Amino acid sequence: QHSCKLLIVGGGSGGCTMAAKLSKYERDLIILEPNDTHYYQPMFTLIGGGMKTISQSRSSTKSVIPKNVKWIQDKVKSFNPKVNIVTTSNGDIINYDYMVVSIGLQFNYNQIIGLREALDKKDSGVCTNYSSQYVEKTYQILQNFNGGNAIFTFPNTPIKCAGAPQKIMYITEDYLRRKGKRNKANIIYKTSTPAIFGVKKYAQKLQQICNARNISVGTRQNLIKIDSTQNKATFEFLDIPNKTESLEYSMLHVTPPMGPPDVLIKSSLSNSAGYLDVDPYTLRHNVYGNIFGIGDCTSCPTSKTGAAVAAQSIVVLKNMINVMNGKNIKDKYDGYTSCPLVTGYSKCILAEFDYNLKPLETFPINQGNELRSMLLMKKHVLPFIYWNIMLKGYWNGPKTIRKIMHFGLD
Ligand code: FAD
Ligand code: UQ1
Repeated sequence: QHSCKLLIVGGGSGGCTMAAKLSKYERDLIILEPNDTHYYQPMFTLIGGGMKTISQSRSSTKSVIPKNVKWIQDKVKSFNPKVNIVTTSNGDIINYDYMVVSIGLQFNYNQIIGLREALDKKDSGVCTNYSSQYVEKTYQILQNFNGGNAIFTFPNTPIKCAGAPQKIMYITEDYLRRKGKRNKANIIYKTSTPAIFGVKKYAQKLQQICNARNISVGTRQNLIKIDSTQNKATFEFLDIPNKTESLEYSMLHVTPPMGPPDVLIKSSLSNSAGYLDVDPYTLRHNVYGNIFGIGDCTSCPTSKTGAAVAAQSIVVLKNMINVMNGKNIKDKYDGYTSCPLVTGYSKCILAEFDYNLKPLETFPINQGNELRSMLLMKKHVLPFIYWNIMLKGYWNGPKTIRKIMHFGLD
């Protein structure tokens, strides 16, 4: 039995950022997080390409939770928002006055037949950058590739970092070209979405890159089955009933289907799709006014990224402080999100946009072009910002930089 003024459920990017920010105003805080290792997930793309190692992407959970915040290493088992209580897997009961929910997304591997076995099989050619458990396998497969189909998939669900399924494809293409093996490979992108990217400006550029680099793009096609004994992947055509296609693969990079965690779906905190039901601008729960949400588990119709978490964090902080002081809330999140679309070992398109899918670029150069500077930023600057500024509570996204760079003109 525990009691606190402020409970943070989930100690990933959103939870740890909010713990750092809120602990500067409030002493009576508990954070509930089951894992003892914290990963900087955006680095997984670079690990898959052999540009970073897994140990560079992680740190102990203890080291990313502020000293004056109490960490309970456990999972929420049920939410009881009517009585301001959560129960945990170990049977504890935690009572709170205010709560932040930041439990991210869960991977639903079982929605693709044979996926889990294929990933667990050592020499299967099937990998995913999405999990710390499998990300190192990607680079092994890349190094051992010796011709055939290299297939990259995007599932039929919302996912985090919607660019990541294709970033590893461009890295693979570049790798094979540098090793003189490009002509032995067919590089194929299979996506459930109707276009290669959701924002027109960047989609046009990415499609051009695929054409120029001989990458075949199939839209509205969804991976449903993997036969890892015969190295075959089966896709359904989402707009053509009953039509499927099976392809042989040498390399298959899968983005697993994702969804809100089961504990949220079955709670009274979720909307009909299972996500935490918050106001997309204020990030306050639509039914329970003492609950806020941040990050991937929320119903915000933004592209789910760490960059979005950064921009949301200042809004959640200010609005929560006002609620705790009995004042009206006024701060609003504009849907800002960002996706560094790594297009090879030396270049990156830095997509940044808002709820209207309108580009909202930080730097006064056209970020729709492939730029070396943006890859250097992704590799060296963003990890520094994450560990040393964001998780310490001082990063609210690049809005201030953008304003300075544009001389106050927006
Ligand atoms: P998470 O950081 O995933 O944290 C959720 C936490 O909740 C976890 O620690 C988990 O253990 C905990 N939890 C789960 N269930 C429970 C429970 N029942 N009780 C208590 N705790 C629970 N973002 C970018 O901005 N730029 C990028 O370039 C980028 N690239 C990416 C590439 C890959 C391959 C991946 C996987 C992600 C990438 N992202 C990127 C996305 C970014 O990592 C996420 O959007 C971000 O981590 C979301 O933060 P979150 O707090 O919502 O979720
Ligand atoms: C960002 O703020 C952020 O959080 C630290 C990321 O990673 C998790 C990002 O990938 C990006 C692109 C941003 C946006 C930052 C700048 C400087 C454009």
